[in-house]
Amino acid sequence: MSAASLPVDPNNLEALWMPFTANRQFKRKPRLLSRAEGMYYYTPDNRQVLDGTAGLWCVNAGHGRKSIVEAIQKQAATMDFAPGFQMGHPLSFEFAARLQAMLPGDLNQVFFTNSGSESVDTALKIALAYHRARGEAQRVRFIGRERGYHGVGFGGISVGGIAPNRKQFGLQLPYVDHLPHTHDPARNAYSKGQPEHGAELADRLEAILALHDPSTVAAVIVEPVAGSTGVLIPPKGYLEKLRAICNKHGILLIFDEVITGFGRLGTAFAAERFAVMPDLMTVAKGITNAAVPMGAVFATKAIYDAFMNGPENTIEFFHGYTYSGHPLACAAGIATLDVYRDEGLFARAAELAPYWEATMHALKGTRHVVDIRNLGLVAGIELEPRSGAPGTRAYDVLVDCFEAGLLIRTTGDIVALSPPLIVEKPQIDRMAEMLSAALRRVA
Ligand code: PXG
Repeated sequence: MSAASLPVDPNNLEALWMPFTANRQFKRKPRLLSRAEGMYYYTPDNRQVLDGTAGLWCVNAGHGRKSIVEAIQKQAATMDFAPGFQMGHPLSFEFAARLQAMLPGDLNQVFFTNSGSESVDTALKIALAYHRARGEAQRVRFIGRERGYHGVGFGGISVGGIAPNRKQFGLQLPYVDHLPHTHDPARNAYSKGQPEHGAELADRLEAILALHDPSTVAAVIVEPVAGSTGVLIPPKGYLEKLRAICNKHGILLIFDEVITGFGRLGTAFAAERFAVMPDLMTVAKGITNAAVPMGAVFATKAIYDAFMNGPENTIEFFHGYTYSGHPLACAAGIATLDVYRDEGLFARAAELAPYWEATMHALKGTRHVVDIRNLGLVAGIELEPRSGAPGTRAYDVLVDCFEAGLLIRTTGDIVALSPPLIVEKPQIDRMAEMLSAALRRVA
């Protein structure tokens, strides 16, 4: 018998090397999801699991949306793939134009990628090449932030500030420095929405710039709301200060909106929610409701124009992916934007946000809880770590919730909730009840 025809045991989980997973622990006691619809996942034995995290912060319109499924099916049957280098296909232009029409501030141009990590590395390269095109090739430094998550490419882990994501590899981009993170539970615990204290942390940017000479800095990159690290909401006035300092020194400001983009905070983008406009924005996840992988970088016209120089037959930006603007992703993306628009899902998130805030903050006083933070349809619930065993309590809560029928996400000892924007109030209640019950059960 050839290897290809050997019978495969569907219960053999060994071949797959799982991402960001404790492989051995997982494979001893797997948690599998095999079907999804609306607000719910279903396990292979047909147990219903309420989706408290929109998958991984990405299924903003809920699961299995018919119009998105049909758009993908139709496109797959019409044209599976077309090269995007020196060629094009109509849907990629159409999707870019649709996105352009919803971009805030001076953002105007759309560059397609396939993930948030690719978007970040693309944005960093745009920043370097932009300065070089304008005769400022010495601007090669980046400033990120402690606890920032910008994906897993070498650029992303370098400007990122999540220690385990960096220290396993040793090697990173040179010329990177980091702002302090903004988590300050002593002053801001249980803040509803934006915390009062901490705008002055943005002033540290001036000090960092002085160390390096601001004329050598290409860009500052931050998540407007830090998601992966456990939901850190920017203090009032903080992002405004970053913007002003970048302006003063001719430094580009990049907002990584991979999580905050597409309605999570009750506006299309966090830039609108905070009324602070970046020069470059990275997105992914909700751009296609996660039905087909895709990401994008949005750039101002000024940045794009700086590249549109030299003889017309020269390639202006030596960068791109085989799958940039993949037809299936574009079809899914256009259908996704239609759903967001037709169902007013961003406004819906804004309308639900006060109820969400009240329900989440009512968990104050529940066993193990030491802080609760929220904005839009995001909440972070921080637990007291077990002494000598950080992260284990939240992991046990995750397992308990999953068994009880709720999907949550945890980082360290922080529980993150970010439901699809179609969530109903009774489902919000249910999430809080199930989480609370798990917290009371778990030691
Ligand atoms: N930037 C930000 C702000 C992100 O949140 C990425 C970049 C990378 O995107 P890709 O598509 O390359 O994964 C992300 C991804 C979590 C979690 O549990 C968050 C992400 C991914 C997986 C898990 O918080 N964010």
